[in-house]
Amino acid sequence: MTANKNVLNWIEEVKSLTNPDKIVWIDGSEAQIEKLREEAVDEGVIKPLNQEKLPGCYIHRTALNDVARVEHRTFICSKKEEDAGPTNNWCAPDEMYGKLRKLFNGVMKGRTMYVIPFCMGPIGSKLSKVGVEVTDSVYVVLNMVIMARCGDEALEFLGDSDDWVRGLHSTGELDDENRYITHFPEDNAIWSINSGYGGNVLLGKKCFALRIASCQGRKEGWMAEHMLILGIEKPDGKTTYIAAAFPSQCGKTNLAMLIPPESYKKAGYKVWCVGDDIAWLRQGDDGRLWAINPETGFFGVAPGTNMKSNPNALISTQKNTIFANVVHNLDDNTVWWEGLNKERVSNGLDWKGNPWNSDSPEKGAHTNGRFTSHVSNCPCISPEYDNPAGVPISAIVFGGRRAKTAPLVYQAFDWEHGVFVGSIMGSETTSAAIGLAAGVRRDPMAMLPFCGYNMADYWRHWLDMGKKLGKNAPKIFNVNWFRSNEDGNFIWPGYGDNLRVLDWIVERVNGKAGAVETAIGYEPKPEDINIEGLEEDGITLERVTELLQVDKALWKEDVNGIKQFYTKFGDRLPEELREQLSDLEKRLV
Ligand code: OXD
Ligand code: MN
Repeated sequence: MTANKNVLNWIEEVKSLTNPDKIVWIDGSEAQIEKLREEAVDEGVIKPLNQEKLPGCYIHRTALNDVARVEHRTFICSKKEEDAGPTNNWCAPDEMYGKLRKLFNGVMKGRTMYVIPFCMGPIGSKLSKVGVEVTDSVYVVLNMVIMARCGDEALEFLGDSDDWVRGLHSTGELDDENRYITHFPEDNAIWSINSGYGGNVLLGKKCFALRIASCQGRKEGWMAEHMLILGIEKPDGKTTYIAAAFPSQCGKTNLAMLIPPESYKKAGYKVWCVGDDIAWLRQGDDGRLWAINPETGFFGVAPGTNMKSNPNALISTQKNTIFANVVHNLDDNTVWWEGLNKERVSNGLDWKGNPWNSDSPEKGAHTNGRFTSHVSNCPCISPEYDNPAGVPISAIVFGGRRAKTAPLVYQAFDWEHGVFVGSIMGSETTSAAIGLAAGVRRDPMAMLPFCGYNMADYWRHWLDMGKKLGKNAPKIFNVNWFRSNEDGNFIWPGYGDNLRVLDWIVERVNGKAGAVETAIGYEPKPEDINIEGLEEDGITLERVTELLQVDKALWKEDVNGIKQFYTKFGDRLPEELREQLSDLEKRLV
C-alpha cells in the first residue's frame, strides 16, 4: 500500500460513495494475479483455453450491448465549454459529477473494489505518470496488469506526490442509456460507468494516456499522441525511429510490427516495434524529441489478424493473452476469428455465446473482437521499449485512407506545414461499412476521439512545440497505403512492402534522398522508391508514378472540405493554419 495521503483520502471518498463489501489493493505480484485469475474463472468472467496450445490464455465475452468505445457517451467536463471545443461532447463538471454520484452511489454493494495503482511509462522515467484506477471488475484488473506497470512499484514511484490521475470505474448494470465515459481535465479525474469494454474501462489507455495526458502535455510542454512508434534498423546497424498516427482501421498495429520484404531482410534490415497505439513525446536535454510507449501491452483487433497480415501480432497472442468477443472453438478449446485461417470450426460458440460453426450465416467473432497481450510476447519488440529515456524521433508520419487524393507519400515543407498536413488528415468512409456518412471523416492527427481539449488549441500547442524544437524538430510526412484504381482495387501492396516507403523517409531524414517539390509538399522521384521484387505484383515505375500523382482538381475539392471543417473552430483556429490553407490554394492554380 502507500502512505500517500492524497491517494488514501481519495480511496476513502470513493469507498463511502460506492460502498463495496471488500477492498483489494493490487500489489502487482504474480501470486496475487494468479489468485484473481482463479476467482475470475470461478465466477465465469473468463474461461481458461487449451493450456497446451495457448498457455496462460483465457476467453471473455462482453455484454451484447457493450462491444466498442462509445464516442457519443464520452465527455470532456472542463469548466468552460469552449475548452472542450467543437469536436468533443461537453458537460459542466458540477452537473456531470452530480449525475454520476447518483449512479455510483452504493454501486459496489455486494462487490469487491479493486484498487489498481499503475504507471504509464517506464518506472523512473521523466516521461512517465502514475494513475490509480478503482474498479469493481476483475476483468479490468486482469487486463490492466497486462497493459500497464501495476502495483507497488507504481506507488513507490509516486511517493508523496499529488501528480496522479484518479480513475473510477464501475460496470454498474451495463445500462447503455446510463453509460458515461467522462473526463475532468482540471481535476486529473476519469469516471466511467456502465461499460465493461476495454476502451471504456482500461482507464490508463485512451482516457488517461490520450485524453487527460493531452491536457497535461499542453500545460507541461509535451505531447500525448495516438501514434505507433517503430525503429528501422538499416544494414549498417543504425536505427531511425518514426512515430506515426493513423485513424482506426488503417493498419496501425500492422505497421508497428511490420515484417520487411525478403530482399530487405536479406540485406539486413530489421524493424523494431516500440508501441502500437500511443506515444508520449517530450524534448530531451539534447534538444531532440524523445518518445516512450506508455503502455506495456497490445489491445488489438483480432479479426483480420493472421500469419500474412501480421505474424508478429498473431504470435503475440499465443500465450498469456485474454481474448474478448471471438469464436470459442469447443473442439480443441481454442479461439478463432474471421480472417485467421481457412480451418473450419465445427463445434463452436460465437462472440455472443451461441452455438456456431463455419456454415453459420453470421460472423462468429465480433468485428471489434480483441486480444490483450503483453509486449514481451512480440517477436519484434524493441530492446529500447523499456528505456526510461525513450527513443529519439526523427520522423512523424500521418496517414489516412484515401482512394485518390493523397499520394503514396509526401513530405511537408517544414514543421508548420506539417501541422497543417496533420490537421487536415482524414479517411474516406462508406456508409455501409461503418455506419457513418459516406465521405471524408476528418480526423486530425488521428486524435478526433482522443483530444481532451479544444482541437484548435491542440494545433496551437503543436505549433509551439515546433518553435521549441527548432532545427531538431522531426520531419513530417504523410502516407497513403490505400490508393485505388477505377475498380476500387488497391494499387499498392501495403503490409511489409510499406517499408519501401518508410525507407525513403529514413533516407530523407538522414539527408541521403532527394525529392521533387509539388503543390502539396516534397515527393520522391518514382525511381527513389525501391520496387525490386515487386514485379509480380504489377508494381512498375509507371505504377509508382501513378501512386505519386497529385490531382489538382481533387485537391481543390479537398480544400473546400477543409475550409468547412476549419469553420467549426472560429477565431480559435491558429492563423498559421489559415495561411497554410490559403497558400495551398494558391499552389493549386
Ligand atoms: C483503439 C482505437 O482501440 O483507436 O486503439 O480505437
Ligand atoms: Mn488506437
